[in-house]
Amino acid sequence: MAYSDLIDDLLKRNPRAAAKLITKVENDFEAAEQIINKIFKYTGNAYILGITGAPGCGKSTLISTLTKLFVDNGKKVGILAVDPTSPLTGGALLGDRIRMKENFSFKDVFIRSMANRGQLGGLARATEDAIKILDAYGCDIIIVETVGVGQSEVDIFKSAQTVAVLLVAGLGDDIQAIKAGIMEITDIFVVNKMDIPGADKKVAEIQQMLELNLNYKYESNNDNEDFTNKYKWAPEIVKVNSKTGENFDIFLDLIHKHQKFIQKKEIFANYQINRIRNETFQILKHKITKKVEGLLRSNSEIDKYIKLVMDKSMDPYSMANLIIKLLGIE
Ligand SMILES: Nc1nc2c(ncn2[C@@H]2O[C@H](COP(=O)(O)OP(=O)(O)O)[C@@H](O)[C@H]2O)c(=O)[nH]1
Ligand SMILES: [Mg+2]
Repeated sequence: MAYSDLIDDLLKRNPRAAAKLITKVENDFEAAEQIINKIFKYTGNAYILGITGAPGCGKSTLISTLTKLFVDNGKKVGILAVDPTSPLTGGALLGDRIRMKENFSFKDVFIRSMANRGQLGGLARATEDAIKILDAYGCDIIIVETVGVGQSEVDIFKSAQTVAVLLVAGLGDDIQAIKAGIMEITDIFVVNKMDIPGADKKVAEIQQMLELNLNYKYESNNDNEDFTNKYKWAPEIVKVNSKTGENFDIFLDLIHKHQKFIQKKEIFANYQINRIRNETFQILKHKITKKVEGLLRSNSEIDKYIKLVMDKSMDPYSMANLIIKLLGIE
């Protein structure tokens, strides 16, 4: 059966199999469909942590320090870098890789960048599949690093159980630079580089922003008022030095606190529902787009509509409505 050898190896915790399967789901939508179909039942054990922030704010350094703490606690960690500023050939990621390689063994830490190439069916879909592969591979914790500026990154973070945003004093507009959708789903604000002046001012700025904008995670995406009042997470703020590890004990406590919060039955169900809705949406976007493209390219009915639009007997919106009828998804 296709991919069954690779999947067997994946379940035996072979990192090469994990790497190969991630490449497959990135580049081949049909392969992704078959692979996820086989491994889905082995997923659901990993804790998924999203880390975002502007380039240079210290995400990779923070992840490296955090990973060391997790590994010291006997955890197996997977890291997915979804960062267009770090292409495979670029200096930044290469630097990350060398740092990571020096610090960790392949047995404990799997690091991978989601490349810009490929990603048939979207970055969010490919990343969600890569998360599942690392979950089945046996990672206890999967850390996803992004720069937080695109819609696909907001979508990616719908898979994360805990989302941390990094900000740095002196970077000025970094709060604005990160997409608003991500700020709304942020659980922990981390002011990194606490060793440089202005860190406390940054903490105060975030506090102020939170007081002005009480659009918290479980309020914004739930219509059930009882639910949201009962289970509200007020975002936490911590300042750290990722180079020295200062305050990482506090940061880890906050991560564990949020982990406990989200694992409450009702909240976890809510997280799962949102995640399933989002991932299915990513898959459907690709499938329906492909169908529509095929239809528009060659279909006698469509050719008739095109002539009608050319004659001005029909407008493009009416044509689109007829196509939706043709697809049977009205
Ligand atoms: N002073 C100081 N520098 C830091 C700290 N964290 C990271 N850096 C430095 O900031 C630069 C960018 O870090 P990097 O992790 O590559 O940022 P990324 O682009 O967000 O992944 C590097 O030179 C790091 O050494 C910190 O807590 N304090
Ligand atoms: Mg980085």
